[in-house]
Amino acid sequence: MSKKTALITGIAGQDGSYLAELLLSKGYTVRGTVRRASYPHTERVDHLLKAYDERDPQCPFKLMYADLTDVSSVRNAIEECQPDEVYNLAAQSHVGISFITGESTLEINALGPYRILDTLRRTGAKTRYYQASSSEMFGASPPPQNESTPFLPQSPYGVSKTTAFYLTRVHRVAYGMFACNGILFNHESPRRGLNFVTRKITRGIASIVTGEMQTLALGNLDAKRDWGFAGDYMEAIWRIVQHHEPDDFVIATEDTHSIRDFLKDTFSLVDLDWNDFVMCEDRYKRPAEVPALLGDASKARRILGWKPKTTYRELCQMMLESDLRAKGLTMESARVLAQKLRKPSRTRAYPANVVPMAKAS
Ligand code: NAP
Ligand code: F7E
Repeated sequence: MSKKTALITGIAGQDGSYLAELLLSKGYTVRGTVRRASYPHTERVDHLLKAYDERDPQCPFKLMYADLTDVSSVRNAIEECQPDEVYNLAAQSHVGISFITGESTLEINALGPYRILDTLRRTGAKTRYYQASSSEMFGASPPPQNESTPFLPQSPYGVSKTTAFYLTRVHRVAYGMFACNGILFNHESPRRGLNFVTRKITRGIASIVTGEMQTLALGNLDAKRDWGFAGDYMEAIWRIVQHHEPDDFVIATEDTHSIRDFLKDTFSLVDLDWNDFVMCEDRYKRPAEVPALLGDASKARRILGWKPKTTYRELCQMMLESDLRAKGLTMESARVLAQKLRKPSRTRAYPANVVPMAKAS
């Protein structure tokens, strides 16, 4: 078993929670950063907090406060735990919101990694650094996208991640640091944030089935994404960091689907037609869109021996089942409830700013 210490920034996010579980299972001592919030958001790691006694100085799992906008907190975290590996997952990770909070998105996502890299460089320790880079950097570059595809970011988020990607590379090239990038395509799970489209849809279906919601409002349904399972992707990033030399890798399933496909494939699991429930609202559309993402992960397959285990259809099922379970339902009982909602043809009165999907597309 490993005696390594890993520091995970953004440990209470979707990826941080899966990565913490993976590293603990490999015998790591795991330290994770959370930032101060008016109410602590630790739901995704509460099971780990319960399993380990944080008061024990040797405890393999501990949280600490750090904010990527606060360099002293970044330094403290690194000095305190002296990590062998740093996984920088902390970010303002919502692309749509980055059009509104562009400045703080750049501050956190671009300057934040710089603060960590600079601190590691100054310590002179042989710490390995992982940067959570993103397929959003490819932006308008047509698919399939691999490590040689030009970056054409379409949002402040995409620009922030592209900056961090190059800062990571610069620290590798200029200072010989073990600094690597994983260019991860969209990855989802039952722990996905509620305002990302897949989770918004699966949670929406669960609320529609129970009668808590009548319609689901979305934006652009034409965009295509290469969606994988977050748990599988954490195995990939661990392998990137264990590789004998620092490098950059695309991590993807090599399969792509539109939002429309995701709607069809999840609503149909409870025998509903998504067209009866989904509305298109301009407020969920972005000023610029990334039209199509489809990764070519052949380098990761060849060099790291990594490939995803979970298929797109398994992911749809896993996410919907989990959101139904949270409401005390199984897929079977949801189908029974959904029967009452099935109407062959219905005419609804729509508010003026809302367009039914059939007309909007
Ligand atoms: P997530 O669920 O949004 O988690 C991000 C975490 O970062 C949250 O715990 C958040 O804390 C924390 N954070 C935000 N601002 C911070 C700050 N100023 N200082 C310290 N922590 C801060 O995102 P994720 O899906 O797990 O993604 C993990 C990383 O991979 C992110 O960098 C994301 O941009 C990148 N990425 C994600 C995907 C994907 O499809 N999921 C694909 C490619 C790359 P709060 O809860 O306090 O906000
Ligand atoms: O949007 C469209 C939206 O917000 C996917 C982040 O993890 O992956 C993620 O970014 C698509 C876009 O993810 C709604 O316009 C339609 O085309 O789920 P999303 P994203 O923007 O692809 C990348 C790789 C990251 O790095 C990011 O951190 O769905 N869409 N209607 C909608 N999206 C949202 N959120 N909400 C809607 O109502």
